[in-house]
Amino acid sequence: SQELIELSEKLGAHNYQPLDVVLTRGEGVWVWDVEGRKYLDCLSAYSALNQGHNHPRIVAALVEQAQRLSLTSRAFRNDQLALFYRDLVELTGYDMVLPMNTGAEAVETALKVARKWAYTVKGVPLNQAEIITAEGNFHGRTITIISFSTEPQYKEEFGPHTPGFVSVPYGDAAAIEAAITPNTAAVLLEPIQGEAGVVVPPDGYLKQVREICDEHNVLFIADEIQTGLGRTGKLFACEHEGVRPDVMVLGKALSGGLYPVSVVLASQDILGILQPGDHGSTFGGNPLGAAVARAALRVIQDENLIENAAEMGEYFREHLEEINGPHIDHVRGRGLLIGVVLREQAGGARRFAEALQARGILAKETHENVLRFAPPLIIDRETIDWAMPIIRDVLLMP
Ligand code: IF1
Repeated sequence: SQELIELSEKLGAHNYQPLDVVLTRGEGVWVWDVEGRKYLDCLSAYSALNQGHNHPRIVAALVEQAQRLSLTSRAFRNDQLALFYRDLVELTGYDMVLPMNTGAEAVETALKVARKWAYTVKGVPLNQAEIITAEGNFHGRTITIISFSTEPQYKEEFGPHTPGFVSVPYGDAAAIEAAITPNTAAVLLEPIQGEAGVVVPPDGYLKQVREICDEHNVLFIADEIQTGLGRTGKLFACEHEGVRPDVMVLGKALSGGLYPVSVVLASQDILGILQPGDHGSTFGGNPLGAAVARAALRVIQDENLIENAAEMGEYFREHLEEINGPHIDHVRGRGLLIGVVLREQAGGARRFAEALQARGILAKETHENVLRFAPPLIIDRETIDWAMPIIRDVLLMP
């Protein structure tokens, strides 16, 4: 590990400060480092591994397709993409799909579609479209997306910034209504803010946003890249309030962590406005990613990962809430997206993540004082029972 850490520190840009654990193998909820130590993965690559590490069915789909056809570009058609579209439409009920690769690319795509919809359908004057976003948001790292970040480090030294975005407090539907003008194209929200520290909005918030968007002819774009595909105990987090966004963005677990696959989902009225040449991507919609994503979606359904996430999330959270130590302010989240909010005097969440690592559990601090627990959705009671005494010990340490 030390050798590889030193090499990485020397040659790699320091845009991360990872825990000093060097992983070499994963299986299900477990990962092993190069010295053979075993860890419970409670981050799931930020929810890209809902199906667990290297799920055999998804690996098999990857290998099989890779030996046949990996990439055609969209200049030609391939035999996987239409089937991927059909699986997604049947699963989600949206009319149309636009396939991309990373989450940020899909968010950018949704923003472009919302702007073109504003100009060609809503009648907003060209280059005047506004999109409302929430403080504390995280939607990716491109210049346009960080232009509406409220995290100084993500934004400040990367200007000049893309105009046309209006920031409002998260969880306050009235603030959204107040920010709407005749030029408002869309509202972009995470149904639960992940990076902000697993921030669950007040009950009814998403429903109010839905109603406000309907009333003002504004598109509701939900970024379910981290919260979607079972993570919160529903297929989509918006379902906790029975809300259906006009545009939904997916990524991460859409491929089970085996390949970057993201999509924008919407109705024909919205995605149908794009004409050939409007948008594209070299790898977007490639047959390898499509085959992998189809298998990843099958696993979520065939292994009842949504129900398991709801059940295990409840079980995990109950046990976490029983730990009442001086450092814990409260526990929050939905399903298996859980944040343990530490008090100021706890000295920050990083040292607890490091202590957990020493005891065989990999969790990540998000922002200063939240410890995030988001294991793969395949986790079982027995594993949670194994982890709980360790987590309790660590959270009760001085
Ligand atoms: C990093 C955060 C999590 C996301 C949501 C879009 C994207 C992400 C809701 C962009 C990506 C990742 C990115 C990674 C760390 C991680 C992260 F802490 F940065 F914010 F998960 F909370 N929408 N989140 O969570 O997707 O382009 O990365 O595929 O940038 O450090 P991507």
